[in-house]
Amino acid sequence: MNYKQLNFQRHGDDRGMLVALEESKEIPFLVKRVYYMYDTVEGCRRGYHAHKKLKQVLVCVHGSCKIHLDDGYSQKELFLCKPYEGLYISSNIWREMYDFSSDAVLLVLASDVYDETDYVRDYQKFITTTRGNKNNEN
Ligand code: T46
Repeated sequence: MNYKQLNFQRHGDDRGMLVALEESKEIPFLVKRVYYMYDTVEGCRRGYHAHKKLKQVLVCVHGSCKIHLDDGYSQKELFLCKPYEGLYISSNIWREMYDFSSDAVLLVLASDVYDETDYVRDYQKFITTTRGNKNNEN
């Protein structure tokens, strides 16, 4: 599955910690958009979609949350709880975010601007398209 757990360099001194993220360095694409979610309602599960082209890096800069990934063949659950760890998610991966702690702030760096036409929100359609594409490659 085309995802990667990233460990960012921490610049710490007696004042505290700092993490710097630069496009094409720590972030493996050019960053066109940044957004974040916070005050997520307890028990809420978000996402439920894949992206046709968009690549993203998720960083839980405060608190914690879990991420469910699915590439149409296998599934993975990841726990984000450190402000110096990122999760790179390539295109064509179904994602759901859940188990947000009440103080969670999930920061997302994205390779493109917001575009609703890039979303695949129907799971069956996602599975059919993903498996179809794979079969066509063989
Ligand atoms: C993703 C996961 C990790 C905007 O107007 N601009 C934006 O850039 C975004 C991301 C959202 N919105 C609006 C669209 C909706 O009315 O904000 C509302 C909530 O967005 P959405 O329901 O898509 O949020 P999530 O948490 O389901 O998904 C988001 C991203 O949309 C998605 O790309 O991969 O976070």
